[in-house]
Amino acid sequence: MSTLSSSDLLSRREEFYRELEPHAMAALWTRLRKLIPLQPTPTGVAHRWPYATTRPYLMESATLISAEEAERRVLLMENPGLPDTSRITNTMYAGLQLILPGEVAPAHRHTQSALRFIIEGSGAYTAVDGEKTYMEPGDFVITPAWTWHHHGHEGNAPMVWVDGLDIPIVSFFNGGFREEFDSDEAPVTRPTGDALARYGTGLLPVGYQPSTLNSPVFNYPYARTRDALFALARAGAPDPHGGYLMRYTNPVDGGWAMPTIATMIRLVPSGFTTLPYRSTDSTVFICVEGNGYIVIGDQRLEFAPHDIVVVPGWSRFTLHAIQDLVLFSYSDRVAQEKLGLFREQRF
Ligand code: 1HN
Repeated sequence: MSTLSSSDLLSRREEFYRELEPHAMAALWTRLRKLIPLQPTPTGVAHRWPYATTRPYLMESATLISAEEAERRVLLMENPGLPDTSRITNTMYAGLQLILPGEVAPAHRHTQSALRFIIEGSGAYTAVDGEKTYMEPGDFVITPAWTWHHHGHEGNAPMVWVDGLDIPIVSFFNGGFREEFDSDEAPVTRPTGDALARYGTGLLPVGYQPSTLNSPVFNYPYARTRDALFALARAGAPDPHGGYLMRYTNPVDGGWAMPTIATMIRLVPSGFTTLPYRSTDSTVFICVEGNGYIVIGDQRLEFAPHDIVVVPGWSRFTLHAIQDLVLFSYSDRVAQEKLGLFREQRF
């Protein structure tokens, strides 16, 4: 190899690395361990956004700006470990959106996929790709990539939901496009309930050819989801690591409901504690009803209705239900599965 003395060798190495820089090169062996870690290094931190804290700010925001002027009146949740990124996890965005009676959030479309998980209120709708759906607390609603969508509110009290988007994923691929519709409302071409009737009852129209990577069902009403969860709980024992854990599926192929965002809901019955579990997907939890807490490492975070909690990937956690605890969750698990990256571990 070299004829240099060991101290000359070390200083020549340092010089060599500096010489490479202007040529847009670097020595892999100085970076290998960081580039290829033994296991995932957590990105972001565990954090809780209590609804008791977020709600007053959200309501005050309505005194400062209209939904129309804001385009979307949203307070986003930024992971304290990922400052200035607008990310709740490395790959996911989360915001709390408020719409008041009579307001319209104008029609647009973008290549980012969105989900809505309804927190409070009644009488607001979202119109997606020509169909309006009225939203109720606990409903899970999909806005597929590149579909025209606007929101309106025909009720008489503030309406709040969580927006979950795959913004960081689209940004990683530099695949972001956006278009504004030329009026506030995009045309509604199908009756309300059409998608649920066609695709959401265990039947499918014969000859149906999917034209999207998303489930053709775009509102999964909580009334039905809740019935399923509690029927499951009456019929048998919970999964030791998950509770009564269900995933939202695309009825066409049984896969996840969305191509980039995996969505699940679970009931952890009163008094039950799950065994430790971890998976490579950083996860956003929304407490739908009940009370309890999550223990992540040595950290304990409470769950009260409408609280949002983020858990970094590959962190062990246990769930503890004080009163029947219903948790909605979303993550990039579906994207990781497609790329062969998803791993989980049960302890
Ligand atoms: C968006 O289109 C909505 O349609 C909500 O309600 C939040 C955050 C970033 C980009 C687009 C909506 C969004 C968004």
